Amino acid sequence: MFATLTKQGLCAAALFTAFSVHAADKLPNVMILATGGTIAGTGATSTTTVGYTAAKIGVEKLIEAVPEMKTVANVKGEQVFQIASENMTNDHWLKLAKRVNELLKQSDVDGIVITHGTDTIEETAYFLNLTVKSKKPVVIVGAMRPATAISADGPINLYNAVGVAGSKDSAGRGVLVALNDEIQGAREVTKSSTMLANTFRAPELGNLGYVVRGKPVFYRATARKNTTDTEFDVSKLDKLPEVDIVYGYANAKRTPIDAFVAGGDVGIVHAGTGNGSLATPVKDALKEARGKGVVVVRSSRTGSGITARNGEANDDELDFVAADNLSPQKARILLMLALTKTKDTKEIQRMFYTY
Ligand code: DAS
Repeated sequence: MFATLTKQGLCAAALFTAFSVHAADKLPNVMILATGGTIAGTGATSTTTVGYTAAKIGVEKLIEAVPEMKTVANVKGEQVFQIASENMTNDHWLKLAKRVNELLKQSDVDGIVITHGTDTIEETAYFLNLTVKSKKPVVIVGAMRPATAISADGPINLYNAVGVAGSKDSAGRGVLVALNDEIQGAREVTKSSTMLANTFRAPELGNLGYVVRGKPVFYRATARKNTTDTEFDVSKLDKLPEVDIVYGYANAKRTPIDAFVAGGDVGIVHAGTGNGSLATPVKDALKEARGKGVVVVRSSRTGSGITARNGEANDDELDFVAADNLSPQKARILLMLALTKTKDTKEIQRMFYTY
């Protein structure tokens, strides 16, 4: 009797192993590239949700904390950086984009998840949206509570992001940002709250879909060209053009613009009040900057809507570029990449209407 049971048990075990190996064969292969942030953060106590330290926990520990991931994908981890994302730089972006493109060329990589600090997720996402040269899913994920906190959101966000990155339905949609059960597009997503778990929004335009039971459900698609459909290639670049942002407000001075020009900037984005309005001293300074060859982009500090060409300023006469509906921080990214191709403002305006 026992022998029979044992034989049956052994057969069952062998079957299960075969099944699980077979099941693993059927699961997508997802690479997790870790860069730091709150998702890897630790606090002094389980109730420390502010005043914790970001970028402390390594990628292997992040994966170990979510064994359920293995039911939706075969995952491997790689620690690319370990930083709080306010410290993200152009050099980090170039290194990350090159590593993502290298991995996505591999036939045994079906998708990539990037764990990242929430402060600049939207910028890294948009930079990769313009420079990744694959239709395979790239999903960026973060957390608003450190890993040590009660109800930390990192583990479920990571589980969901792996599910989205492993899904064929996520392919060809540009770079995605997945937190708090929502899927946002890289172009429109922005961090809208300093502290709430639902901080990532796409003002006026909304999310692309949701994550349910670890699977993506899409309702919209981005209307703008991205990834393999862009003209930008960073594979041979070691440096990006210097472009900075100047903030508009009542009583704004020309000082920062003059400082950026003196510092060698080749592009300046102005985050204007309203529809990208320019206070007179600021307009004078930007006009002089343009005269020295600096490319100027007018955007808006409002957070949504279109900064219309020839609206609050005569862009034709000033030879400025209008940012369309890109936020200042994203207009900076597109202007940097545009300047790797051309200094022709008509060409650059075309790019702002395309990406
Ligand atoms: N400092 C923030 C960052 O690394 C923490 C976070 O991830 O929210 O972006």
